[in-house]
Amino acid sequence: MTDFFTDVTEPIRYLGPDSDEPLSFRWYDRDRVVAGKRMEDHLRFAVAYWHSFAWDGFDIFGAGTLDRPWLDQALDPMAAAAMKQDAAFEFFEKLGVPFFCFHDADMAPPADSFAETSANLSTMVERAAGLMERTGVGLLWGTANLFSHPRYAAGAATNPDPEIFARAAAQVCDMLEATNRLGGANYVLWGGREGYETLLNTDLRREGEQLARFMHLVVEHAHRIGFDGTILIEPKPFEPTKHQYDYDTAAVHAFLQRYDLVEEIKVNIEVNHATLAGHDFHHEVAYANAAGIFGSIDANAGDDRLGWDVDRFPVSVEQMTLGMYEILRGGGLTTGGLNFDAKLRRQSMARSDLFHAHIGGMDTMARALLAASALLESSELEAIRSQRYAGWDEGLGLDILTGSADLPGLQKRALELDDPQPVSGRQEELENLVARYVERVR
Ligand code: XUL
Ligand code: CO
Repeated sequence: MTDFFTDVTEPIRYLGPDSDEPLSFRWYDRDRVVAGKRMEDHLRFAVAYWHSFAWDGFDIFGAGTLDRPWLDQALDPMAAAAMKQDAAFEFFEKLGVPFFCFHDADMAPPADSFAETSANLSTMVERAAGLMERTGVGLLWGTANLFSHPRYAAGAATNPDPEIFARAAAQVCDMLEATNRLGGANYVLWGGREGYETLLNTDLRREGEQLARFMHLVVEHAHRIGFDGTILIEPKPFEPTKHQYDYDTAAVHAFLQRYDLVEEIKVNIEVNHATLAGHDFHHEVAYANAAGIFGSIDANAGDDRLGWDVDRFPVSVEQMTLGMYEILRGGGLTTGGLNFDAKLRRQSMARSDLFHAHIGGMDTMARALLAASALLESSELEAIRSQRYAGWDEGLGLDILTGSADLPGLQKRALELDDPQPVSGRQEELENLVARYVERVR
């Protein structure tokens, strides 16, 4: 093992809720069995290569601040990529996560020609395969960066220039094959700049059709190469564009239905993106489950006062419990996982800050899992919910749903009925119920 993280000499251990050791887990106990499954298998944590290893802390107001020797511009790009990969795997192993996620451009340096970029990627992917084999760390998902290079300023699949579409397709072809080579459990498409800045120069009909064509090409190729993971779209309402086409789960679902893709693609829901879309994380998971397209999670958090994608590490057990509850209610994560698409604050310059951030995020999610699973196992919430809709399971409700009652028939039945009385929705009582489970988790 390399020694980029000398402050952490041992793998991070679970020491229990009373531990005062900052470099320990207080809630994430990977072998603990929760509702019949090990915690590690429930949560399927992944570290995001881009924020943690490919970002030096630069923002639009200033240069990089983070201590990341592998990002030194003076290094040969392939040597730097190898160093970055070693640092990343040292981190994955010491933290004890089962998965990571990456964009092509995070792992291999883009070169002047596409052929060279492509060759760099395959060299680095083969190298990663060796490290994965040695450490047992798997790939949760791969994705292509179709938003950083200036050629994608007007989008990739939705670009007005078909040559740019072709270049994006080439990049996804490489990255889909790389993901398959590394046994990736999913392939993610985040529509980085698939949207518009102004409607004055945008043909919405064409751009929708281009995007759908792109998705079909990806699905076809995934089948061709025998990729058995899940293809996921990651909704986001805006940023970087003024309006992103994959606005939220509902918009993605409508798009998938409209273009005959609903059997092929699911969603990767990001907590901070849900907030930006004006939704709760809870809502996005519930919507995806109701539509049958739930796939995976980018676990992070926004900031209540900031209206952009700040990608903090998750800290709110309450917020995450509601999302976890919905995930468990839908049957849990299958090919999906919890990817920390989250970054350090710019002043968290030390390499060890990466450990503190991930430990906090993992403990928050583990605690949320415990609360959510106890709540689900008790059936308290589900019993109230099913009682609320009980009328639809028999008699009048069933007649309406099965179509055996027409409008005049319902009029006749309504005349025979006493005036129906509204009942309490019990919202505050239910909120207290959830609070009880969050408080009592052990
Ligand atoms: C951007 C974002 C991306 C995707 C992968 O907001 O979330 O990092 O997760 O491209
Ligand atoms: Co994301």
